Amino acid sequence: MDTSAPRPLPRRIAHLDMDAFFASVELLRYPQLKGLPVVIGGGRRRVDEAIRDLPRGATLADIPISAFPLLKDYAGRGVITTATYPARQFGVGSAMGLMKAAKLCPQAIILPVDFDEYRKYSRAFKQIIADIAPVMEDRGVDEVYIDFTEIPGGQREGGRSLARLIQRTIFEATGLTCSIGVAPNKLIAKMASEFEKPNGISIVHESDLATRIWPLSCRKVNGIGPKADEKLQRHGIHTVGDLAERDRDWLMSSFGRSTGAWMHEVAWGRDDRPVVTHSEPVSMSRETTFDRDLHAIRDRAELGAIFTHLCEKVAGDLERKGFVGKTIGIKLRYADFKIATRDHTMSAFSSDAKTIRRIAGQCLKRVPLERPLRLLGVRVGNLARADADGVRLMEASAKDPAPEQAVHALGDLGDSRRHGSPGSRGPGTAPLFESS
Ligand code: DCP
Ligand code: MG
Repeated sequence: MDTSAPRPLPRRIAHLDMDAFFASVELLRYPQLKGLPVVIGGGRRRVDEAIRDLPRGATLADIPISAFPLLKDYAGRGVITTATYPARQFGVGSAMGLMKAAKLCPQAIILPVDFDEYRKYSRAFKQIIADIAPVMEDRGVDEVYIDFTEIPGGQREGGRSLARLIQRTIFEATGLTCSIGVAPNKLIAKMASEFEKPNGISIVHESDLATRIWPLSCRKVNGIGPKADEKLQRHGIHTVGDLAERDRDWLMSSFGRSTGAWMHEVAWGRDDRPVVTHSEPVSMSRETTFDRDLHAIRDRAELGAIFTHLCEKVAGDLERKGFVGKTIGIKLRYADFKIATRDHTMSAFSSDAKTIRRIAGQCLKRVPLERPLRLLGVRVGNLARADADGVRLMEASAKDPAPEQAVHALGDLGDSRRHGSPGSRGPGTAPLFESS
């Protein structure tokens, strides 16, 4: 009888990157510019003003191409964020100064940036992916890693059929195209997503290392920047294959122990970093609408019991999901439907029901309690993961950090998981409502 554990599936990791992202989002509202060289950057929006000269009922798509400003007429500084593929044929691209770009491609149309719009589409395409393949790591505004390994169908054709599904679903929902690389790990997937850009898919297997990865220049490796590349070049190392030929010890002595060792791993296509999902909650809360309106004094005992119960529920949610929080808040809805909220940020993290109850009780003292209440809620925000080795930072997305997630400091942690910090114990900590 075969008692051995089932053999694990081979890792299939996808890297998805949107094509000419900012420019492609702009082309959704100005489809008349499709196929033309367009760059995004520079000053404020002025193109839409052209719509005023059009008949009533005209849309942005009706603005004639001749009404768009051209790069050659652009006077001012600033850089290009991105360019459409037709503009790239002229050598124009991200981070290039507008003046230089104007020399290379004077006839390109220039559009100003609209970050709100790009963020909106960024959220939309990531939601589509997460619905299909939930093990997704957010890497900024236009790229993600996705772990295909355990997703049904994720192994088929090395990941191609799932990649195709994701690509098609994003296009149907948003009109945007993307490129996907699927490989044994993040390192190779990231390189592979560029192979067939735009609107392409490439599938790379371990056995493709020598033919598809080694010929690439070292700069294509995510983590080898211009400075490291320059130094590699000085040693005659131009391609990933050149790097693979060098001795690991030599790399370590030339580039430092950890960088050298890392370069060696990279050159041999090895990378076991996991895909880290960021579906981390920002807060957890519980609230309840009363069967009948309650009054803070007349119904003190009943309210107190409900309040304590809510705190215990939130504490239970935190425990179960492995979180601790620093900001405790309350929410009240009065009989007239007006809402009042208060919160307090402690100097330490906690998931302890009594601590939450105590701080929430203090918050409650800061709201008017004369009017009858119809709802009471308790919220714990500023969350961090409570790991076995203590509390660690909740990683925020590198390019697009959520403000609430970005503020935790490891220095704050201490013993606070079991006890509220001294700083959170102000005067008047007696609970407003008696604990039940
Ligand atoms: N971006 C920027 N400044 C840069 C590079 C990029 O503002 N120096 C912005 C504009 C891009 C977006 O980030 O649209 C995504 O960056 P990419 O490097 O993925 O570039 P694109 O998506 O524009 O093009 P590609 O099709 O090559 O991915
Ligand atoms: Mg992109």
